[in-house]
Amino acid sequence: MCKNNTEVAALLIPRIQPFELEKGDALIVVDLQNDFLPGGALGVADGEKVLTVINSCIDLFQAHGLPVIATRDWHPPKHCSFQEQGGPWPPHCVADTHGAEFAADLHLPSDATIISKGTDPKKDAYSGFEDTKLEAVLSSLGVRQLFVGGLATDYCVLNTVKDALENCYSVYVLKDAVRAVNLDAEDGDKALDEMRANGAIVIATMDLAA
Ligand code: VGL
Ligand code: ZN
Repeated sequence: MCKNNTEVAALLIPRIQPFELEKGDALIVVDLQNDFLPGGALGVADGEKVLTVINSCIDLFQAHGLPVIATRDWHPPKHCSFQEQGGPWPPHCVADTHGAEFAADLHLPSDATIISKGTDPKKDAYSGFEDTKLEAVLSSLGVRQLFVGGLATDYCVLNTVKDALENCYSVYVLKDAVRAVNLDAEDGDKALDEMRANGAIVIATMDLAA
């Protein structure tokens, strides 16, 4: 358990815009996979619009020698989250299929760390921290502050951010680098509010100093 992240967020306010990236910062790219893009099995409206934004973040982190981590939804063929198994979603991101591949237009560096989640047939995992090596990877890299973008705001971004805050990371959500499923039209906005209430700071990528 972490100390009150809202307090932590208040302490971080001196780090005002533009944000100068520094050692201990890392970029987390959440689930930028074909199935979450328009035309995919679980396509997020305007999901493709985050690609250029995230690509420029990747370039920025690379230029500063800072780590880039990409999570991916990586389900077995009969995953419990699929409707045919009684779950809420159409089949999506089945491991080693086209739908599970990262978007072709996503420019992941060759040394990016890839974190697969949702691999247990009996268990869903929206958070990149759930049953993965993400926490171990971040601590071994000395990461303290996470900048997060990707899909979808109201599921995997939300849950990854909440777990990161629980694990005592400072978290900056890149609001122009996320899009929501919005089963209810307000879900994305509610998710951003929930992340803020938990101590995340919501910024725009243009707030990052070049
Ligand atoms: C996600 C629904 C189902 C996500 C994953 O990446 O946000 N959403 N599986
Ligand atoms: Zn999934």
